[in-house]
Amino acid sequence: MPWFIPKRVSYPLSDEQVKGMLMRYDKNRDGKLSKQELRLAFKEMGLYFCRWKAGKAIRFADKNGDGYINEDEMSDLVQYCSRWGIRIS
Ligand SMILES: [Ca+2]
Ligand SMILES: [Ca+2]
Repeated sequence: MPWFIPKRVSYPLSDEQVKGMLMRYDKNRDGKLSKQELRLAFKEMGLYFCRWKAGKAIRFADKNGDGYINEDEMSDLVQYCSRWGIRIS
């Protein structure tokens, strides 16, 4: 990180960074995000209405309809989440 950026500044995350953050919440390590895991991720990212948003995001990104977000579906999920302005602070 360049020296002139203060540590606590918040800035939009790249898709890869969001993906990396989301996959940290894959608590049971099955390589997929369940609704519960996604909800926890959103909550810790400081989003409001995380239960509702997790449900919406999964319905949007879950292409094969198994109720989980796998590696292939992750990019759609990240795209969907980015509209909420996920940032780190
Ligand atoms: Ca999981
Ligand atoms: Ca799926």
